[in-house]
Amino acid sequence: MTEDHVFTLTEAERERTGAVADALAEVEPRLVDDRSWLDACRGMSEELPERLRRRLRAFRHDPRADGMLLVRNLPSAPALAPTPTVQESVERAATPAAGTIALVSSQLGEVIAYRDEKSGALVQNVVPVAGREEQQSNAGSVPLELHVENAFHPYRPDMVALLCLRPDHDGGAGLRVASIRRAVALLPHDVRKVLGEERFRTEVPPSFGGPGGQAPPHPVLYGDFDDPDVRVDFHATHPEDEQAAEAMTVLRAALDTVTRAVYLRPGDLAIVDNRVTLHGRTHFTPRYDGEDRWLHRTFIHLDHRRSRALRADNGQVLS
Ligand SMILES: O=C(O)CCC(=O)C(=O)O
Ligand SMILES: [Fe+2]
Repeated sequence: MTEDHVFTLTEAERERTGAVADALAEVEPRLVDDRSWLDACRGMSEELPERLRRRLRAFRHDPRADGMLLVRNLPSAPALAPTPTVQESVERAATPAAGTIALVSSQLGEVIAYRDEKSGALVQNVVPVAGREEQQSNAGSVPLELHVENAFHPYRPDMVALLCLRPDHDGGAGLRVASIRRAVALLPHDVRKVLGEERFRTEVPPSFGGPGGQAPPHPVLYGDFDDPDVRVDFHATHPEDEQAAEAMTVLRAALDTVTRAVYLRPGDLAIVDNRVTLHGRTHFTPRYDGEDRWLHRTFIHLDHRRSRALRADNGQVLS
């Protein structure tokens, strides 16, 4: 596979990005979830290096075969706070790192969150949590199944951004990404047909009103037959019948064939197009010593207006 999913900032571009993020960190009230701070962030995102802005614009137009863009050599903090250890951890303070992911995300589209997930914070922490090792969530450390983010949700993110602040101790935690644009050619015609029918249901997590919550049946592939969007979570999506189950098995094998593992380093930002690309994570061994793996995460919508009815006061949080 080619490496055209990687974009590396030059040293000058890294410095410029750092200067913008540092200036944004000074904007009162220095809180990510504050409307005026985010307004400033949106405006200042225009000051990011031009080559980066062009690449983000091109990615938004067409996420290419991989459906992911890995931006490398973003500024990273020389002296970083200890990795948070608690569940549902979020970054409310407008640190330079929070500013960096918010700036890039704002160039792509609208940074959004869900009231029922991580208390609606726009910049969230992805960190391992003691006692949750086995959980299929970003607090776990066993292999995390390939998934579309919030696959159950009609207004799931269009893009997910993950910025590495600190890698895991052994450098073995790999972000796995698998694009349906690469996998679809490996699927027999009849399998694609079954995957395109409303024969699958995705569990609604308890925080969003599940498991009692009604999950309507949906197709796994939709849109163009040869270049479809994908909606599946291999932990939470269940086939309704035997043929649908077989189709999911074939899909999974095809996705495994095209999966890439990305070992994020500090200053690496992975942007995943959540319409065409699934993500997951390999296992790793946390130590809970303040030096564990730490990512910031944002969700991005490309069309803010579409979710207006779910957003109070035309804010960023969907409920
Ligand atoms: O830990 C990772 O690399 C990805 C976790 C994940 O799926 C997420 O935070 O949405
Ligand atoms: Fe995820």
